[in-house]
Amino acid sequence: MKTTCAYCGVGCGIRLNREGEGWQLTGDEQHPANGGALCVKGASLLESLDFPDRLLYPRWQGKRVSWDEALDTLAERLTRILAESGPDAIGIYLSGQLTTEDYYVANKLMKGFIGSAHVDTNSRLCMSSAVVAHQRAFGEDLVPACYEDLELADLVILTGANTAWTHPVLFRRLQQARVRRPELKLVVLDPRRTMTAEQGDLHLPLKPGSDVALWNGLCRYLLDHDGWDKEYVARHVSGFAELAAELDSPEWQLEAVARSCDLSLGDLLGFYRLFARTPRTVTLFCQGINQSNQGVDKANAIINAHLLCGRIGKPGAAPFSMTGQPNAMGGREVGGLATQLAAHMGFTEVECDRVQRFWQSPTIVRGPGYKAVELLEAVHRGEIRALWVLGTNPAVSLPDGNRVREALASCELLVVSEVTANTDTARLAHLLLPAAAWGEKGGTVTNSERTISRQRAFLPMPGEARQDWWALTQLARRLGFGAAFAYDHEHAIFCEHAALSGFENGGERQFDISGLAQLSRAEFEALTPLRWPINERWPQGRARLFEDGRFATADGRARLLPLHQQFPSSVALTALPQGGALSLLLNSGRLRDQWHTMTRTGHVPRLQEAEPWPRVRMGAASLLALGLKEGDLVRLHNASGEARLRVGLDEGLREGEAFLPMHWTDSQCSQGAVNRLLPAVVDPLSGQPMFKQGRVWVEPQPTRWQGLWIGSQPWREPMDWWASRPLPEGHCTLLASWSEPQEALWQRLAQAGHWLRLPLAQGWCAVALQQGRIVGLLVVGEKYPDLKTELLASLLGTPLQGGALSQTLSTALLGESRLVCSCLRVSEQRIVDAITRQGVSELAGLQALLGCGSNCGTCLPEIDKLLIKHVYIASA
Ligand SMILES: Nc1nc2c(c(=O)[nH]1)N[C@H]1C(S)=C(S)[C@@H](COP(=O)(O)OP(=O)(O)OC[C@H]3O[C@@H](n4cnc5c(=O)[nH]c(N)nc54)[C@H](O)[C@@H]3O)O[C@H]1N2
Ligand SMILES: Nc1nc2c(c(=O)[nH]1)N[C@H]1C(S)=C(S)[C@@H](COP(=O)(O)OP(=O)(O)OC[C@H]3O[C@@H](n4cnc5c(=O)[nH]c(N)nc54)[C@H](O)[C@@H]3O)O[C@H]1N2
Ligand code: SF4
Ligand SMILES: [Mo]
Repeated sequence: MKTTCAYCGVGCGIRLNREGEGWQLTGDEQHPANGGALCVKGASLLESLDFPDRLLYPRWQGKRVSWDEALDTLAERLTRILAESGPDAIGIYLSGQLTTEDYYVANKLMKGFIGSAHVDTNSRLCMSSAVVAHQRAFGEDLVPACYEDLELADLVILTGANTAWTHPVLFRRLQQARVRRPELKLVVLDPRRTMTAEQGDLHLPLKPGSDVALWNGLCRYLLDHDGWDKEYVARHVSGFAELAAELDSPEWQLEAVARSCDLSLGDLLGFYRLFARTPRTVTLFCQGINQSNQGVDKANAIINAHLLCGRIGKPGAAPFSMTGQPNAMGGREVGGLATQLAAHMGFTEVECDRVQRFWQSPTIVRGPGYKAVELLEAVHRGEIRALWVLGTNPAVSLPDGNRVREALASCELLVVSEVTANTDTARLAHLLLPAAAWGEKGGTVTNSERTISRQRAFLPMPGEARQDWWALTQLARRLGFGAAFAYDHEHAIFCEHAALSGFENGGERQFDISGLAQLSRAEFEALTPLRWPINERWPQGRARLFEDGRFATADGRARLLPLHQQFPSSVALTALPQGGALSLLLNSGRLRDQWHTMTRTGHVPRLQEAEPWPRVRMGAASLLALGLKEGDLVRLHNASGEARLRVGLDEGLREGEAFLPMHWTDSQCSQGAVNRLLPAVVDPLSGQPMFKQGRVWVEPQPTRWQGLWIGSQPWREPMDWWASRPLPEGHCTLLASWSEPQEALWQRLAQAGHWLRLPLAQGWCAVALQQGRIVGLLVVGEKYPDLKTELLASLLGTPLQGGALSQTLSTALLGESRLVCSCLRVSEQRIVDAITRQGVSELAGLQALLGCGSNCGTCLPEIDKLLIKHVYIASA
């Protein structure tokens, strides 16, 4: 059985084989995206399916109800709101993690039947800047290239992308191509020296937000040094005169650009020269470009440079926007964004009429609806009275988190379709609907390179969980639209979607998969991955677009755009330290082993080990200025909100900057959600939030004590600060208090249950007992104890024996080692031991002995660093 990974936009193929009662999961060697490779997240998908708090039944106001009751109530409430306030009082918020079929049904129901344009998706936070840039430059939202182009290129530029962590299998493909062809150079443009940047031939740590300047400077350089393709521009591109006029400004001369980007002249010139002389160039971009105050302009600035050199539509040459989620692209196809109608059509009269005729719908929306941030604002105002959220966790992932939480909490009718009941958004819902998860539902998804792949169910739907399209269809029937929503299987939905893409499409819309509209059910079940377009002209799909130099604009020419550099005010602002606080620029993004709001990965112990606790990273000078050591608690705050986390050193950060992962929520940490600190600044054209350039005050958070709980049950007593994670044997929680003295804590515990207190060299340990067995250990001191967690956890459930307990405690207090290779679970200590004690001095030896770095390879640079430190530096 074959399916597609549930996580990132690489869209890796997965093979499942029955093994006794269970399943064995491997990469699908025949899938064009991954050729059999998987990263640690994909490889641990089966483990992830054991969701804690799995939502199994519909719940209305917290009580279990039947689907019939749930849907009747929903239909009745919506009917009343429709009668009182009209369709614009209803909104729906979708996700790039739904299948294309879920997405299609939601879009059709809202835009053609309920008649509300307020359909948006979390892709607004993710891809919308790239979408608008594509529309501006190419006339349609089209990704020109395919993954193979990265391997065929002689220069790959990764900008605003930590691809080694976020699209690991694609990065691995690139690295393997570099081994085969050392002439393939990698340049990374990122303010942070990320794991991706570490592996580049050149890293330009540009000033945050300065991308337009950098690419305009490049275009200026190309014009001055005869580095552009005059013939291509003359035949296939418009807007040259306007661009050239803009580039005449002295702002775009090399020295001025180096100053704007805060880069050395030599580095910048080196990059420009390399670009100028390398026809086969691919520029891959992601959220450092899109999530910005001028994300659309940044993407167009990149596209400008490619158009100027005719580096598009050719093997190994293209600008390439990477999609984040497994089906971000599918959502763009169906019209999941409030700014599109359906199947790559907009809101002209002809298009609206065409879609309405195809759907045979009673109504059709005539213009765009609210974009995500606006949508939640409208909820806050009470203008949108009912909101249905499917497959996303906006309380955590939207900017201005406190305000979003307020909006959701005040919404008259909040419906949430979820896999787990315990997300920050789900906890606020009136109606919770149980969704089938990956592995239980089927359908199609489209990856970054336009490949449509099947997701297939191989597990039964547990409890009363159902596919999202099914829930939407059942509501549609209750609202009186049964005939248009008579689907019995995703196959019927897919074929209708495919037919719409080809409906009255005389070639003006490149998104055309009408070649799949007549698939039989059996053919749909057997569908193999194909890149769109798929139609009469391209029955087997198409690897590259624009090969003939024709674009989707009215005159067939791609557009160059004159662009201006606009720094966000947060970057321009330099505030002096105030009291003990420092003003830092706040960047946010992803960790290697976690997925978004951690609902899918937070409960898998092996995905926790590389970064077990919420940490904000800063440079060494900031730590010194604040008088902090790694692991101390800090408070971050600004006008939007506050957060308290441990602090970590990141030598890859530019001074004055901090990085906080987007993953932490109220489910893992009392005060760790980054979006409470990021205001809702959006790109004016795409509405995509600027998640990468916030500004915060940072100061030490003094504590009276800090502690670590390891228990069979989660920690439940109220506490000033906590952060929690699962262990294979139970739970592990960091605790801290600034208000309660240690002795008061002990008194509180001793009153509440059966505890034994043991003195330690630094602090004390409280042992929780139940019927003579250890059910928990709380180690308390002035600072967090560095403990071997696994060892202490091994005591859980054992009978109390004084000698064994104190011996285990003293060994555990010798400290824990960080996990370097998540796939094979190899810690730093084991690698260092192998090098220093067993004399292993090269990677191959470590791979043979420990296995580390032999699966997905993401940890290879870290292993290299350990080798350098312990073999070369130590022996020098
Ligand atoms: N492990 C993991 N992988 C994932 C995901 C996940 O949650 N976890 N999510 C998936 C999704 S939905 C997405 S959208 C992708 C995101 O994938 P990426 O975009 O690769 O990841 P991010 O960590 O969000 O940020 C990318 C980089 O942008 C840089 N940056 C910040 N400001 C600027 C700037 O002004 N200019 C430039 N040039 N760069 C800047 C940041 O320093 C950061 O290193 O990842 C996908 N893959
Ligand atoms: N500060 C900051 N914020 C960011 C970003 C950033 O870089 N920095 N990145 C932004 C980006 S690019 C993205 S994509 C978003 C992601 O943000 P979200 O979409 O909010 O994050 P997820 O955790 O993926 O939420 C998906 C939810 O859907 C549920 N789910 C999974 N499968 C299904 C299904 O089949 N049906 C239903 N109904 N539910 C399902 C999961 O349990 C989970 O709760 O975050 C954005 N927010
Ligand atoms: S690279 Fe992305 S699609 Fe591939 S296995 Fe990893 S998470 Fe899944
Ligand atoms: Mo994303």
